Amino acid sequence: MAQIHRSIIDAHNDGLLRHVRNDYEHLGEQLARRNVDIETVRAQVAAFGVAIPSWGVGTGGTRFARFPGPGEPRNVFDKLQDCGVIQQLARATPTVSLHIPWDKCSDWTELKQAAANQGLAFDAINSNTFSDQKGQAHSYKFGSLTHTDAATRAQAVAHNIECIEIGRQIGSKALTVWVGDGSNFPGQQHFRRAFDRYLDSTRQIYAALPADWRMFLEHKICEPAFYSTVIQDWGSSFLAASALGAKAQCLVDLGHHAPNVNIELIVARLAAAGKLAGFHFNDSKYGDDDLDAGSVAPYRLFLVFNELVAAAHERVAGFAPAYMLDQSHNVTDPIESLMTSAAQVQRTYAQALLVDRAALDAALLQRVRLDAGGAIDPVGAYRASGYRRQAAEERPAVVGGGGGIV
Ligand SMILES: [Mn+2]
Repeated sequence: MAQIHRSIIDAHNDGLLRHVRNDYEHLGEQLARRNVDIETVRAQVAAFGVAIPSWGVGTGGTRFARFPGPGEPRNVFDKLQDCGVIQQLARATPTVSLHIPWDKCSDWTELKQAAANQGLAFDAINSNTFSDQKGQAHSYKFGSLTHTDAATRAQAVAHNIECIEIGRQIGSKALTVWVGDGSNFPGQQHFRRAFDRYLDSTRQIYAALPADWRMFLEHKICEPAFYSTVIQDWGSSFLAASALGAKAQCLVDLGHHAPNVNIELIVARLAAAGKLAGFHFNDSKYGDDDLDAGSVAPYRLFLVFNELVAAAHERVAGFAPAYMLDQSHNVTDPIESLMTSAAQVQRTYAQALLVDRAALDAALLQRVRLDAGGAIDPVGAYRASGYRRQAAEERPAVVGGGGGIV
């Protein structure tokens, strides 16, 4: 099956071209009045990309049921084909993130070539130790990297190292580790020892990372474990990433927090610490709903992007986040959801770029001073006050000599 023929895209565009050009010109004029150069914003947005998760092109489901749609991808090559169409039409998703063993194939060179033929490359590779695979010796029912049984932990470590090896062959530069490890009842797990075992296991994986790779630690407050998880929040993630070393960073999935958590604040903290690995974009109303990005709480997405753009603008050291969509498309055509979600992420990025940061800084400080009873323009008010002249009249002139410290 080929990609969508160029003539179909051209015919579609022909009918809309005139309006798009007029609207763009008008927007350019509007932005110019605010001293924003539309071409600069356009170039920044054009350079922005968000990875597609390979599992996102198949129909998702809940623990109750899954209702597959027509033309479901049968294997990783079909998935790449769908990702190729998404990139061909929406031009915001130049990379794909694989999940092992779901995407295992017999010839990684062939897969890399197939991706290149679709105009795609590979982003971070994801390991899976939250479900058992056919024929594996030890079950992950009660944990993987933090299991109390050393052989089970060793198996989970070996799987992650295998993922790194696969990633090397397809051009990935990062390993994303999320474990479902945790407990369902109080007393089931020794919190401190489980975390120690996590560190012990991830140290072995970290040691296998190539020099130019990063390791993304993804936290999640609950599910599948519903009482406690080993890496439940950014605090535990940060502790682990700090213990492992510079190549380990914390990955923020927008749906992996308690309700009402201020995610943009977490973004700011991790960015400041040089530990922000990147994002899994999705949206939610209640929990880890994995709905289409920006469909429920677009303002929250904007506030996250506002922090990201601010960190890039201020050239925060070590700031190089990786972006990926991580959603479950249960009732829509996944290709449509992924295209609109990528566009929503892109749109939100553009909105954050339009914030006049210099004016914001100035306005913010002015307001803080005003609220505290100070002057809006302290230097102007000071000069107008004649304070220095009055002081000079009242205080005798100092005659030279001595140090400056009084
Ligand atoms: Mn995720």
